[in-house]
Amino acid sequence: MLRPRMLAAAVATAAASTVALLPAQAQAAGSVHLYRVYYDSPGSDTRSNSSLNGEWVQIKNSTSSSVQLKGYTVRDATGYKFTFPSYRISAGKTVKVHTGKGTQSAGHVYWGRGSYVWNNDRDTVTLRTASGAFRDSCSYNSTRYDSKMC
Ligand SMILES: [Ca+2]
Ligand SMILES: [Ca+2]
Repeated sequence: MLRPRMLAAAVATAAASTVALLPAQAQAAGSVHLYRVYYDSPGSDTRSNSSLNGEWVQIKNSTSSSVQLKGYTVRDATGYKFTFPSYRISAGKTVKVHTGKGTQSAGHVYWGRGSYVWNNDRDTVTLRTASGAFRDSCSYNSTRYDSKMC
């Protein structure tokens, strides 16, 4: 039989190893998160639809299961909001939310705007689930680059 002090030490060791496991488990589970924002569309910002679509936010599903994104939202710092249509993102895949108009396809959905949403100097992207739960945010504040890895 363990003496009380040894028992306490054994319990403390067991507790410590449980705590140590949690972050690793959370990492292995992955998440749906922001991956990259391309905020300064290539070339002059002419507001053409192709230029608007050169501006996008990329979202990655790093979980081991596919996720239905319907109702997920992407917002900028001003509060402009994109709400995902029905779109199932496979495990390990990415999807780009283009600013302009277009037809949804694998890896691409379209906000449908007629003007830019991601400021060229600074902005914040926020990703939330359909129920409004915070998932991720990504900020940038430099005109030296055209995009930011989140
Ligand atoms: Ca540009
Ligand atoms: Ca903005």
